[in-house]
Amino acid sequence: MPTRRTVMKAGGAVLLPAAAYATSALAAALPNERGPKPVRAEAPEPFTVRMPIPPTLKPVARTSTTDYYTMTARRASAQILHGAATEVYGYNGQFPGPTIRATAGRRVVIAQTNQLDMDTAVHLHGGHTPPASDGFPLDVIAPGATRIYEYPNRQQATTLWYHDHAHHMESEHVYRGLHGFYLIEDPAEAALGLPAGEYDVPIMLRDARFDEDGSLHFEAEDFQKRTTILTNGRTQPYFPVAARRYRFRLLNGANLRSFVLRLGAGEEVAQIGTDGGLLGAPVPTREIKLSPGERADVVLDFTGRPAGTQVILADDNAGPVLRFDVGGPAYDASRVPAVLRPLPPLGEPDVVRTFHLGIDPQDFTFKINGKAFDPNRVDTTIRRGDTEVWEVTNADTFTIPHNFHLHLVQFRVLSRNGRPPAPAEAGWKDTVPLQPGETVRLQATFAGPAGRYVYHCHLIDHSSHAMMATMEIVD
Ligand SMILES: [Cu+2]
Repeated sequence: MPTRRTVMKAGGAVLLPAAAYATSALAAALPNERGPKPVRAEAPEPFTVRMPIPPTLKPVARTSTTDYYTMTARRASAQILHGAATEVYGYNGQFPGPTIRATAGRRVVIAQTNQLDMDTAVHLHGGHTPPASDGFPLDVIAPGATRIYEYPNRQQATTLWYHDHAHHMESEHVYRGLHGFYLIEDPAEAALGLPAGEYDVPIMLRDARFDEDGSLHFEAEDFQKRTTILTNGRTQPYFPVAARRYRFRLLNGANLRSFVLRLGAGEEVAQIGTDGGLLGAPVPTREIKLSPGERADVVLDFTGRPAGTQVILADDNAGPVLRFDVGGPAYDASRVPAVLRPLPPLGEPDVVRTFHLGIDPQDFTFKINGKAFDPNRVDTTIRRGDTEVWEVTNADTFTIPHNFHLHLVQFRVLSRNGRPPAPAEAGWKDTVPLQPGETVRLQATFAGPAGRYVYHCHLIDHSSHAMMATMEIVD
């Protein structure tokens, strides 16, 4: 690590030098054989590539209680741009990784093999996961090794995702492709009659920066140059839809970028779920905001649209990210009930704590409560079963956004800047955005297993460095 760090302000973004992150292991891992002078790689013309849907992974074995999977993190070649292939890191070589479809109450066991030449660790984001399987940053899979991850799935149906969490490495690893969907289904949700099967589509949005030869360019804090948006791994794809209802599970898989998504000419969509599962009732909205790591589950209704209609999903800053091309009508027995899954009443908290996220003016690193992440220090000790209120503030009042992700539990937002949360933020959450100066009060009950976990900013170029802390749940 360098002894001196500089911070440059560029158009509001804070840039830390990549050297701060370039451990020798990472430097050795970067591709250095580029061969003859490459053809210039360019994004395809907009809406000429079909949006792929990450394939659902098949279990290698099933018992009455458990689905068993194997997965391997390795280098792979992805055809993202025209003119050149892009080297990525992919679970099973796929970009994004394969989708796991789990059932609430049925255990999933994944044997994760690391075929990269650096440590990895797998975190199931939003999962109520035993500590040994949570991807604690020091619980790594050494190169060539395999680690068994066990997920009890004792939580309601929802959209989770899995991604790398290795100490100091996760921002580059996730950026290079170690991310995928993990969906939990349950009978109560299935009984609602929401669009299902081929009409239930996960969509991962993220950004990237490409070099002229098509390679992914990683520099920490490189927000402004990651200008290419990837939608399920492709640039501005189209997606053919029938004139009926669809459920789309939107995930922001970017390291730093937030999305503000709008459909067509500002049309209303029904948000039905958020990080931890279904909302109490559908929330009609014209914009979907997602900070890194957040999910939004929406139903879009193309019923009655003439064949040939094109509907664009666009981000306020990046522009169009996806085009829906409406074909013919299709039989549609799906519905969006007025009541989805009522939220339980909030209990009384046992403990109230405060957390400040901000840059340290002494050394220009992002910290929580003035401390840089130390995996060997316990920052917060929590009695198992307690209900706690955490008041979390983004103390960087000028330009730097953060967000806040708590492992192990789903929480509820009690207030944002002293006011009640917006309807879509009132559901179960594991990640909340924090604009400069904002304070969010959230409440969680730590009913899960005892053990050691982390909480952190999910702008993972921040957390990868220091904006992370540990909590230990004790009996
Ligand atoms: Cu941050």
